[in-house]
Amino acid sequence: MKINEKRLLSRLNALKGFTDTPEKGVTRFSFGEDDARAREYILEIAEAADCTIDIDALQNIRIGLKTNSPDKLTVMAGSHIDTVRHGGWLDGAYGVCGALEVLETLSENIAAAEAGDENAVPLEDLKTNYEVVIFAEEEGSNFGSTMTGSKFVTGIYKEADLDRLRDSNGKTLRQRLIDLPLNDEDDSIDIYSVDYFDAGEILWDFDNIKTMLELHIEQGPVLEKEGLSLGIVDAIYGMKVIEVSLTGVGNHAGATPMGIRYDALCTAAECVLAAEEIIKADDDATAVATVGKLSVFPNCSNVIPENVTFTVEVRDSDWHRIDSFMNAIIDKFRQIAAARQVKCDIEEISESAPFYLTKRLKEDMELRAKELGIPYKVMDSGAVHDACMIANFVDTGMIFVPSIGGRSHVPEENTNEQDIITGVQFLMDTVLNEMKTEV
Ligand code: HGY
Ligand code: MN
Ligand code: MN
Repeated sequence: MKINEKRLLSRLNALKGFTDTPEKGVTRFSFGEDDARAREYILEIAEAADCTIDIDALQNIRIGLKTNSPDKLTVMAGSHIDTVRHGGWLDGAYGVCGALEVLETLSENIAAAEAGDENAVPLEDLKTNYEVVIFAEEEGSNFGSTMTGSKFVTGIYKEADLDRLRDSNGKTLRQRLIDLPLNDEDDSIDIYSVDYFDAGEILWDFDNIKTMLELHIEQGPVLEKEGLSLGIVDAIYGMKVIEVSLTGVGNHAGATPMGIRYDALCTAAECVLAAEEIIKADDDATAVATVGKLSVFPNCSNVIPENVTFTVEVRDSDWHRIDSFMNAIIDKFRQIAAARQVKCDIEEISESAPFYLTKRLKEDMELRAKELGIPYKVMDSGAVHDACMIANFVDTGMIFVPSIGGRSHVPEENTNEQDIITGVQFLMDTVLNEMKTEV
């Protein structure tokens, strides 16, 4: 079954346009204006293809083939449409557009088979259902917790997390869901579920799902450096995220001698470099640590900072390494703050364990890449993905395509057109193979 390359590229380019920051990359947070426009765009495609649409109270979307039936298992593909601030046009959107392209190609095949076209894959060969899934709040841009939508459908997050997670204005996830714009009468299509949230209601029944596949850009330098076209993901890294709040004594920047300062920002600076040093000191260089978000209070040039709040995330393919690194970092922060007589409060924000994806799928995809003569590599993912949550319950595979310059989460994020097409056609072939056997 051949995908429609032009249609795929036009969808990707259309999604790129739904951004709060057209002057600098793609910024599309879940539950925001541009998220709504992107949802409407995708759901109108689904409706035009005569598909079923299900949106749960966390706003995860599932789009099904019209021939899907409750007595068949489902092969699922998808990703996310939310982005980081000033991010790229492919992170998440590529996997969603790829999964949508597979859906439309399958729909066209079904119509051709029903019309007696002998070139179509016979309907009796398609033993399973097919669904596209779009997870909400994968990036964690609103609430600081990655893979929030998939953590709810897998029961990792429950009702209490609705009131624990807060956005930068202090609004809880529950409040943000309640505040979603009700679907106006003149809306061509309902883009949000308005059911009152009940954590129990959105748990997926994984017994009905045979396979989950996520197509994604690599977001790193490996495939490009080695001149390869595909990555078959082995392990998805785990991660821990903490929020650190350092409180010193605000004071006049001019009238306060250096010897009697309790400067929260100087303390934070020492902590940030200490975190980097702890990770770099380890010669087994798989672990990474990042301080990506920091705020200063009162953030005035002539006031000694009273408070600094920042996040630290540690990632690795081994959970014990993540834990021991994060504990070492926390101990060091407490020492630095005590020596400077600055108060140090630390809160755990989120975590996800590393996961090795399904062996049978990795082997199947390796065989296919070899048969098709596509240069590939089995590799780990330093980025986390919703597939990692679903992999706890269902056979799960991930496919990577190269990132130009190895860059992602920036406006420069890009992948060349041929690689974009190769990845989606490979997803199509892998989905079709999964659909041809019932279990
Ligand atoms: O942070 C990540 O790894 C993913 O892009 N959310
Ligand atoms: Mn992503
Ligand atoms: Mn991302």
